[in-house]
Amino acid sequence: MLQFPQGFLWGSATSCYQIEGAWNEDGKGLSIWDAFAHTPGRTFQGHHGDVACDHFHRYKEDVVLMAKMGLKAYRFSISWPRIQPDGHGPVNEKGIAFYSRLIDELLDHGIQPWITLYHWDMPLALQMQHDGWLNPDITDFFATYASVCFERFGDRVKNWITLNEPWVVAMLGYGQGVFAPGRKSIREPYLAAHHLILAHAKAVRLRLYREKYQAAQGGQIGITNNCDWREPLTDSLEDKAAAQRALEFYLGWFADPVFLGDYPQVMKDRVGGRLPEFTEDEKEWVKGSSDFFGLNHYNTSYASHGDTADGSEVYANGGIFEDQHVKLSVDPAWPLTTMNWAIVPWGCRKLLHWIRDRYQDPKIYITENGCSLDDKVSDGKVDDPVRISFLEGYLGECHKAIEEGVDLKGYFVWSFMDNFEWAQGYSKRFGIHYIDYETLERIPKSSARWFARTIENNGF
Ligand code: PNW
Repeated sequence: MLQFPQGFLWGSATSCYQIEGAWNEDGKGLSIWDAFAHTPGRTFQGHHGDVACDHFHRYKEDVVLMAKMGLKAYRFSISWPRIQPDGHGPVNEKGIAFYSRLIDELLDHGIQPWITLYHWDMPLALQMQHDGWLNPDITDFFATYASVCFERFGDRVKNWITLNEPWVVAMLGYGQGVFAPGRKSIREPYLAAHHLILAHAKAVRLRLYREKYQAAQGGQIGITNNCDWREPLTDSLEDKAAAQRALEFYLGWFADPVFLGDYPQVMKDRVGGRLPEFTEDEKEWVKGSSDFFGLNHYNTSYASHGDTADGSEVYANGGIFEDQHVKLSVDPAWPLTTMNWAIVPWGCRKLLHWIRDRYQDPKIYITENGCSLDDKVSDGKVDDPVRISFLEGYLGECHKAIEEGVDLKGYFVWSFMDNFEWAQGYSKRFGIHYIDYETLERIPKSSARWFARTIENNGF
């Protein structure tokens, strides 16, 4: 048995659109995901989060399950349009009341709430009227929404994450267009990313969390970025440089400004005029705007020097992949999850070291890690040796990293329950299923709910 340090935080995570349902109840406004999922062809068989796990109505029983599992911390996100239906202006008191009840329920069960303020569900009104993350004004709208949350929940909530995975928002939402708002561009990801970073920093800095609430409420605030590990395919200098470049384009893009004060030089050199610039003033307040390093980690690939002439699929999307000139590949021996993500535990440890070295030994929380598998429920139980070895592998590497001096403070497994997996919907093939194998009680129940809903909604 591995011993983790005293006080190491064990948690699980979800996000509002993926579990809440109640998409049009109690005064909630629409989000871009409500609209996107209802747009034909955008999600697997038209799946949507209208009901999802019905957490909005069933949060009490969900919290009981969390307590039974022994969770110490629960990371969830707040739906911006539930708090401000139009993304700005009047606050919806019923939305506040829902999260207030959830927070109280968690605290009553001894579970620390960790709140993410933005997990991809931009208020539709801000998208339609203001162009979402492409408009610099969004940074002030976001900071104002954040301040409403600090004000109303900060007496009880001590752990805040401004944004979940801005890389996904920029790349999948504005680059490849596979996630809401479904835009395809080689320029927009850089612009959206710029405003995401400024929005995060404004919520933390400008008159807001740090100045107004932190001292009185005694909390911490940070940003969560996602990153895969990139291992050089060979020992050649070229491949090593390609792997490093890939990591700087992935994680450095968002973490460098926040921890070091500006974009990576390699991005400036390669992206040129499409990469916005921070003013000196902005650099000042963006730098140091995260009290901890939030990391979501799922996948590993080999990286080698790319050659645009080789016609590899890496270049099929244009934009950022071409800007990097990195070719990705996997070892066919690596096991894959049903999302085709490679199970490579050592990649996690190497990434933790990379973060420690580049960002001067920050306090790190893994705010997501987990695997999607084709779980088979039999006799009310799931026999899932692959998930067990996944968790043993990744936690083992986390433990090693801690022994080697990485300041890893906590681990949140994704996900607390079966949920709506964005463009992949509730498909059996892709859905993320987290199984707590100590409290198997959860399994038949959530699976039954999930299957019932899938069948009911989709006729299969
Ligand atoms: C994360 N990628 O999404 C999200 O935070 C969760 O909401 C989601 O359910 C989970 O991981 C599993 O997908 C990601 O393309 C989506 O690299 C895509 C990528 C990474 C993370």
